[in-house]
Amino acid sequence: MSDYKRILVTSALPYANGPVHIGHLAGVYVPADIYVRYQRMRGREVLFVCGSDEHGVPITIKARQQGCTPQDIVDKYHSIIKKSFADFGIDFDIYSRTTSKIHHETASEFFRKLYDEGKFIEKESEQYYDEEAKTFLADRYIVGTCPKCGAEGAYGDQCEKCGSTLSPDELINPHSAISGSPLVKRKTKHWYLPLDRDEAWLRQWILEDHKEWKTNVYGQCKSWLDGGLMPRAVSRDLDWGVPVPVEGAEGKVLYVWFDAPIGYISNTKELLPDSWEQWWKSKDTKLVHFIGKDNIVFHCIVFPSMLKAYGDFILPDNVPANEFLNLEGDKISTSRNWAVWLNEYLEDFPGMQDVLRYVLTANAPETKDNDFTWKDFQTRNNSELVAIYGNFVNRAVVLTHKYFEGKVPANAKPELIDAETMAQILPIKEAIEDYIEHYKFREALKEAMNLARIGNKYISDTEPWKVAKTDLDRTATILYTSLQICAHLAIAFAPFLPFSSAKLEQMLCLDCLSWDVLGHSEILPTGHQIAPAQLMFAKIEDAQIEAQIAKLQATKAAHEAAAKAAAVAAPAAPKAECVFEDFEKMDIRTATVLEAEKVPNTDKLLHLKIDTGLDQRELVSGIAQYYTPEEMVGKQICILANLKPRKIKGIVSQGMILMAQQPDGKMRIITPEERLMNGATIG
Ligand code: B3M
Ligand code: ZN
Repeated sequence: MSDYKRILVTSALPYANGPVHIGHLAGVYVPADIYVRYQRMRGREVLFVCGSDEHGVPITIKARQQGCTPQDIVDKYHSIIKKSFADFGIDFDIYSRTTSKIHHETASEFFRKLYDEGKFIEKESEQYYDEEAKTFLADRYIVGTCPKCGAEGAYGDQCEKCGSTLSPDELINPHSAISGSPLVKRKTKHWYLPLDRDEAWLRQWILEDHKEWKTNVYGQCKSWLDGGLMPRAVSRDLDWGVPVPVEGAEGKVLYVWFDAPIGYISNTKELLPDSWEQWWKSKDTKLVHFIGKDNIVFHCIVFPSMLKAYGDFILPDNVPANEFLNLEGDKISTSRNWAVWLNEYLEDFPGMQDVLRYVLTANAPETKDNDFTWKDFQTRNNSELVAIYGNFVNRAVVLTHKYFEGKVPANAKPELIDAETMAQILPIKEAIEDYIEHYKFREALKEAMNLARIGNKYISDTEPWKVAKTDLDRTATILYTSLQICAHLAIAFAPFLPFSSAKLEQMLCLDCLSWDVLGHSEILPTGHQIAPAQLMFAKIEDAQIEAQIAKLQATKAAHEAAAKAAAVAAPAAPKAECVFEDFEKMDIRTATVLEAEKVPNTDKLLHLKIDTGLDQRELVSGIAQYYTPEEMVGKQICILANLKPRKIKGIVSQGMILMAQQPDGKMRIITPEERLMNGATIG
């Protein structure tokens, strides 16, 4: 780790608008935690900082949907998320939140300093406004028909149905999601970070000085930089967030992506009010941001230019972003509930945190998107953790109790210790180190598992349970060697599977071991008493996996049904604006049905004779599926009387009955609340 004295590790602040799922864990929190645990075991000074990201439009939308305040939403999810992380052993030094007072102060001060020093551009622009709700509309609050796939209810920034990125202008019939009213544009002032001015140093810093960054990260940065940077607005018209601390900025807050990364700083400050600057401003601190791929631009370009504009902050040494994890072949989606939620996982697999940590690391989307399947989860548990690691440890510990009263036996025949076996440990240690330092956690874990394989093979090949019948000294040597390997496994796996390592240390009666003893031939001295065997990993039965798959299938079915119902229940998109004169042209009146009969050879049409107060006339109406002729006779209805007559099925239809029609086609006639004279005008 070259010249650094301390390492500051941050992991993306999850949005507090839902619980965390396996995708979050695999992409960000497990790798960050492995890295931190490893560095701590090496005796390095590390700080691991995280917290909830509690601002932004999605939280306000959720609050509106649930009829509560944004604060209620973030309070609820902050505690659920915090608990999930603790349950899975994600060992933060602090997990705080961006609604904290210290964060509001820190973010506000950050903005104010940049503002005072003229680091922002002030610009007026036209933004969509909802005149009924009297509010500017974030793109998420604008809905309409997707121009790409035709789905209703697409958002102004994205269609959830087909995944297209959109802008509000592209939507067909765009309207406000809050009031349903059509959009108007209004002028509003915002502050912009002129990223274009930072292009030169960013190019040098990333493209030249950090060629070692992961190719997915480097590649994304390069394409942003090659495309040319533009000034980015750092404020929004919204009433949830950190208020813009400038006169005349009422009703405006800092853009969530401006305040959230400052959260890393505020949380450090909260934990270490007196020494936080050492972590953020000292050149011998190595700063590493663990994030998902959708956050790359903010951590590699926007936040660094904020830090640089402020002055005296260090910049990240690395930003090891992961790609995405899919679930059973489909993109994980909170809105479709297509996810394995951590809180639910623990209800179904209590105490099995490490199994998930193992599978997610073995399958981590480090270089490309990857798929989580329950079948693979079962296989990795049963044929790797149980059959190799657990099986080996169990045999070594049980046999030690059987033949040597649970005491590490003497290495009676040192010449018989399998030197070749022990010699494999040191290169494994070095490989794990190298991989972790380079953020290759899958490979590092593979090496740890190789060590378990070596142990398992050793005990299978040497068969101490057979040897014991004839040569107890030789048995002693085999178990002595096996127990040393067990101790090595406790250490090597500790960054990855902390709960299992703790269990194994308990079994071996060892206190937290430091990384440096890895590769020593004797960790457990002869005569050292060990505890009885405990089960390290339990087999996962087919029925448990089938239950999980069935649960997902039920989710899919429920979502599809809900989507169908929503499509039916959603009102049709609003029509374009009209003027009063348009309306005035229409002669709408009350009338009464005198006679009614089906139009021969049709399913849908009724032929009616009506009294309009002015005259008696005939018309044809497509209501036969909803009303029988008998039901219609005598009914008072409303008609558009001056519609140009049309010939339908040979009958001249003079006018049109006003009907209310649902999107599913169901129709009802519009009728006055009480019977009126025929010919009463409507308007
Ligand atoms: N809340 C976005 C996300 O979860 C976000 C990260 C903020 S890190 C400063 O994708
Ligand atoms: Zn679409």
